[in-house]
Amino acid sequence: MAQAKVAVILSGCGVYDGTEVHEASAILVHLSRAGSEVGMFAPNINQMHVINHTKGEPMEQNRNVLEESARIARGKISALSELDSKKFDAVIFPGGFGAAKNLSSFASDGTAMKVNDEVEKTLKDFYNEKKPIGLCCISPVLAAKVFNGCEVTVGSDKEEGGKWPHAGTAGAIESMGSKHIKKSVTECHVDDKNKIVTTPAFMCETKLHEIFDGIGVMVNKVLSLTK
Ligand SMILES: *[C@@H]1O[C@H](CO)[C@@H](O)[C@H](O)[C@H]1NC(C)=O
Ligand SMILES: CC(=O)N[C@H]1CO[C@H](CO)[C@@H](O)[C@@H]1O
Repeated sequence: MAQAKVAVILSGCGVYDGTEVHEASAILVHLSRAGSEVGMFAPNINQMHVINHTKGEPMEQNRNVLEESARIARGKISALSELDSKKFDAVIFPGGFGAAKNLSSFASDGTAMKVNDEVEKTLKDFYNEKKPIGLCCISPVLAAKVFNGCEVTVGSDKEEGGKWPHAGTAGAIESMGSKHIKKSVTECHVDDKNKIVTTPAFMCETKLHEIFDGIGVMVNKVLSLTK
């Protein structure tokens, strides 16, 4: 397979106000192993808020999504406004609350959520060019909103004794007119028609290596759809 070029879209740095760091790392490791070339991007906007991750409480600070995302990217990152989809074969969105707070307003508006203009344009550009879109954790709500009627997974729609603490998200996806498919954390769902590949990741309370493995299944499926 020719070396695939993949755009990875970040939303800050840290699970409660930005990108989930382990998910971003897992995506990058699996892309690296597959020999992909990666470009990282984030919107140049302020974060909705800054969370002190020791206790999960908001702090009186302003931080910029692009600057925070640059921590994960080790500085090699560009503003999302500069992303030219024609130069890439696929796009992947890790999760973390940043996707629900900065890339969209799902955290505050639920099913009435708005999607950041640059994020919406990015999704539609790749979609219109028939290139695969990978999302994990909470990020599938972006696809559910932008591509009404598509199929995504965030794991289970039932709590199951604490294993799926955010199970209500599945109902929100259905309310927005898309279809939720139940999957385990080590699986992904492939919406073949729309080339959308999703995996639950940290929507599931489980061992880190299972999340890592599920993300690997998603990444490899995205890459196989670039052929
Ligand atoms: C973050 O939270 C911890 C634990 O409550 C606290 O000790 C620390 O001062 C907080 N940091 C800031 C910058 O607010
Ligand atoms: C502070 C700020 O600009 N936050 C934004 C994070 O992103 C969401 C979705 O685009 C906006 O609604 C917030 O205003």
